[in-house]
Amino acid sequence: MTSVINSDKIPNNVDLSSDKKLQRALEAWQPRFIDWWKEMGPEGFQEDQVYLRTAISVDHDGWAHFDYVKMPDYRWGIFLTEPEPNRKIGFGDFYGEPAWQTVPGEFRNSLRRLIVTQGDTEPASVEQQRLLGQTCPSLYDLRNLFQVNVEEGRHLWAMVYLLHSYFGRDGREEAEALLERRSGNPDKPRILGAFNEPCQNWLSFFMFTYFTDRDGKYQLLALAESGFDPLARTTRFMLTEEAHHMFVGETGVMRVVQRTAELMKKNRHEDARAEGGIDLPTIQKYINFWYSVSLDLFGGEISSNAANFFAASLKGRAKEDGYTDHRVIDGSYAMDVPVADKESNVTGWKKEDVPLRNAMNEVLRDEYVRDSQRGLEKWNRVLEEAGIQYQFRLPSRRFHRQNGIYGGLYFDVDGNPMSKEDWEKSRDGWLPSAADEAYVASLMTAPVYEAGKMAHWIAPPKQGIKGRPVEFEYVRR
Ligand code: BYC
Ligand code: FE
Ligand code: FE
Repeated sequence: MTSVINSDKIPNNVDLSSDKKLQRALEAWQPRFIDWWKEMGPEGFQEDQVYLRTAISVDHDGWAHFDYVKMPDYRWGIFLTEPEPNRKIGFGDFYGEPAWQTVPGEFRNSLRRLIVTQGDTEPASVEQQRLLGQTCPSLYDLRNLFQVNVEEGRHLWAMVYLLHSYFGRDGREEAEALLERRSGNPDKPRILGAFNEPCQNWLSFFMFTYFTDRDGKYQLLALAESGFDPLARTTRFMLTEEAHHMFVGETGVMRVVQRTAELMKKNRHEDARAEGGIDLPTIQKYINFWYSVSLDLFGGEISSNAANFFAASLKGRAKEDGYTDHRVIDGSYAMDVPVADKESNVTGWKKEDVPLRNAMNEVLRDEYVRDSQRGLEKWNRVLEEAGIQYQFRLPSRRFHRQNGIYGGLYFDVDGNPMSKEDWEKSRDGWLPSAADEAYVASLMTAPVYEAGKMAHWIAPPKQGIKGRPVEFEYVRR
C-alpha cells in the first residue's frame, strides 16, 4: 500500500500500478501538465539545475530528498499520509461513523467543488510567480521560489489524483480545466480572487507566501479533517510541504525589514528610500494588500456553503480535536453586520447570532488572523532591536474586502466606515500606489546570479538550505 515505486513514471504511494485504468488516465494527463508547466511555469529557467527537495515518501524523517534537478524533470508524485486504521469521522452530521473510502453519492458535487477549488489555486500561484526569477535578489531566493513553484505543481497533482480516481469522467474533465484557466485572464480566470492578482515583485512574493499560502495552511487543515479519507490523507501530506512556503514569506519579509532598518540607520533622516531600500510605510501597504485579499479567501462570514460542508462532514475546522462539540448543532457566533444604503454607505449595524455552522468561514478566519499576527511581531522585534520607532500592524478585517458582509463597503484600516469618495482619496495611503509599485520595481530590475550575493534592498538569510552555506550555488545557470 505505501511502498514508493520510484521507477514508476509517476512516483506514488497509492499503488498506482495495480490500477491500470487510473494509471493510464494520469499518464495521459502528465504530458499536458508538463506542457502547462513549460508554458506557465518559471520563465527562462527550465534548463537550469536547481537544488530542490523532492518528496519521495511519507516517512516522517526522510520524506524529502535534496539534489540538483531541472524543473521539468522534477518528480511530481502522489503521496498520501499513511491510513489511520479504523479512522472515524471527527465532526458534522456523520461524527463518529467510519471515514469514507469512496465518495458519498449525495455529496459528490460539493466534494468535487471543494477539490476543484483547492486544486485551482495551486497552478494559479505558479502562474502569478512565473516572471519573478528574472529579478531574483539572490540564488538562494531563486531556489526558494522554484521550490515553492514545483511543490504547488505537486499540490495540483494531489487534487488531480483525487479527481481521476474518484470522480470518473467529470473528474477528468475538471482535471483538464485546471490546466486551462489562467491567473488574471478575464476570459478564463482562476476561481478565487487573490489568485488573479498580479504578483509582480519580490515584496509581493514574500507577502503572498506569508499571507496567501497561510490561507492554504488553514484550508488544508480544515480539509485534513474531512470524512472523505483520501482527501484528509492527501491534504495532511501537503501540509508538511506548506510549512516551507510560509517560512519563505516570513523570513523574506523579515530580511527586507532588517535591511531597511540598516539603511535607515545610515541616513541622517532615517530615509530608507534615499538609501535604495524599501521604506517601512511601503512595506505596511503591501501587508494591507495581501492580508486583505487573503482574508477574502475564507469566503463569506455567513455562509450556507460552509454550513453544508460542515454538516456533510466534508470540511471541518482547523484542528477539530481541540474543540469539544463536534456536531455543532446549536452553537452561535455573534456578529455585528453592517447595514448599508444604495451608495454603499454604512448606515448602521445589526447584531446577529449566526448559527455556528453558518459561521465556519469566520471561525477559520479567526484562527488565521491570530496566526498571521505572529510573524508581524517578529518583524516588529527587528525594528525594536534596531531602535526604530515604527510598528507594523494588521489592518481591520473589514478593510478592503471584496466579499462577505464587508464586501463592497468602505472601511479604513481601523475598521471605521467611510464613504466611497473619502476612501478613494485615502486609498494610496493604505495600499501600494502606482508610484510605490514603480519604486519597488525600480529596485528589482536585474537578477542577482552571483552565489552568495544579495540585492541591495534585502539582508542575507541567517542560514542556507539543508545545511548548505548561504554562498552555495543553489541554481546552476
Ligand atoms: N474569490 O459562501 P461563500 C492555497 C465565492 S489557498 C472569488 O461566501 P464559501 C494556496 C464562492 O465560491 C487555499 N469567489 O464562500 C495558497 C461562492 O460561489 P457560488 C485554497 C469567492 O463557498 C497559496 C460565493 O462566493 N483552498 O491552497 O463558504 C499558493 C459565496 O461563497 C471567494 C480552498 O479554498 C473569493 N475569495 O467559501 C497556492 C479550499 N470566496 O457558490 C495554494 C476549498 C468565496 O456562489 N474551498 N467565493 O458559486 C472552499 O472551502 C470554499 O470554496 C471557500 C469559499 C472557502 C474558498
Ligand atoms: Fe499548495
Ligand atoms: Fe503553498
